[in-house]
Amino acid sequence: MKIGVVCYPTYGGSGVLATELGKGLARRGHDVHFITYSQPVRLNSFQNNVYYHEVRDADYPLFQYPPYDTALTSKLVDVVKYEKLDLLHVHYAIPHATVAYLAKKILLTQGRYIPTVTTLHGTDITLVGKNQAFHPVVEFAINKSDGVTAVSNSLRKDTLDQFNIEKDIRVIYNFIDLERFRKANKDHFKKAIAPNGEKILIHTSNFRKVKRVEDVVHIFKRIYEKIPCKLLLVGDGPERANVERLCREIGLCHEIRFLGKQEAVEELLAIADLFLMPSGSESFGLAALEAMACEVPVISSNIGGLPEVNIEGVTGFLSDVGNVDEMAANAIRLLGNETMFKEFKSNALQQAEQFDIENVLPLYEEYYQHVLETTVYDYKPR
Ligand code: GMT
Repeated sequence: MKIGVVCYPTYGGSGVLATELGKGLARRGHDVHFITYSQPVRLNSFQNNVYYHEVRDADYPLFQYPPYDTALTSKLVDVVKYEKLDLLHVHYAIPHATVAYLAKKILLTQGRYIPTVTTLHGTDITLVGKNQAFHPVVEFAINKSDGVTAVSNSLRKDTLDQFNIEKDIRVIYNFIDLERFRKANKDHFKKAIAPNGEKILIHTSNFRKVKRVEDVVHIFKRIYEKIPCKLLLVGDGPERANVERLCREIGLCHEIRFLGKQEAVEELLAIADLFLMPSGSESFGLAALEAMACEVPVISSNIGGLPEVNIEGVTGFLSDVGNVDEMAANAIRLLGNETMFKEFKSNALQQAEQFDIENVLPLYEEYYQHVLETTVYDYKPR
């Protein structure tokens, strides 16, 4: 199959997932064309069957906001036509589902129908999408997609609750490459971070408000008062300055390392003991899954799709959003009980194995096939 993939090329979960999905499909013999405004971060080496088409904005002094949507639409029309794509898969509804619809309509006037699949990732529904500035457009574009998937049952439910959706939404979970994310012996590295055998806590995110990184620091402070430990903060984003200020206020800067954006997250997860994810909204929690694959139990909030990934009392513990006291108490309980801790580590890996990319790729292939077979082709220009 010849598949066009549209996504955000940045470090966010949706872009990472879209890129890994495309690469996985290419390994299975499909031709995969990425169409984005810059090279996706995980598209960092040559791979057979993978193509990249850069979208370039028109630079004109009249534009306060360069019309990216228009440039992307034109690029899609071009790539679909000249690369003879069979299907377009767009990740994150805003603006990609709308752009795909417009490209489809333009191609239709030229006697060409391109089926489109939209994958909903989370904030495109739960935060941004429900904002009145976007709501009617997002609802329309989802209904005009030939196929719609969501990354968890929770996100599917949120979408149906918040929009008037006439389409079936297929749940296809986030996935993990177990070859890459696995426990590895990095003792020398662990010693450098925690020379006296301190426990290592870790949080990775894009430091947006929704991630509640300040809660991570509050949880850490409570744990630190009972158990010797260090905190690794991986990633960067708008909340970073606030979080740094908080670390200074509570006087724990020497125990907390800000590592910024990191390519090889798996090497950091390999030395971690506990992953903290106190998010205020989380459709799935790909970062938690990555930790679990490295045998790291998770202390998280119980919001959104997190209970579908992190199993209460099995792979970690879940608490109400903002309940940092309970999250810290659970972490202390777990880190202080060697038998329970060992069991949770092994459970975390077992749970991660359920989301093996090798099991999920065929689900997308099967879904694409279903969309191609059930799409009602209509060549009449309207
Ligand atoms: O987590 C983020 O803020 C990034 C965001 C994105 O769309 O780039 O991630 C969302 O998609 C991921 C992949 O499907 C999910 O695992 C994340 O849970 C989801 N984030 C939120 O819902 C906040």
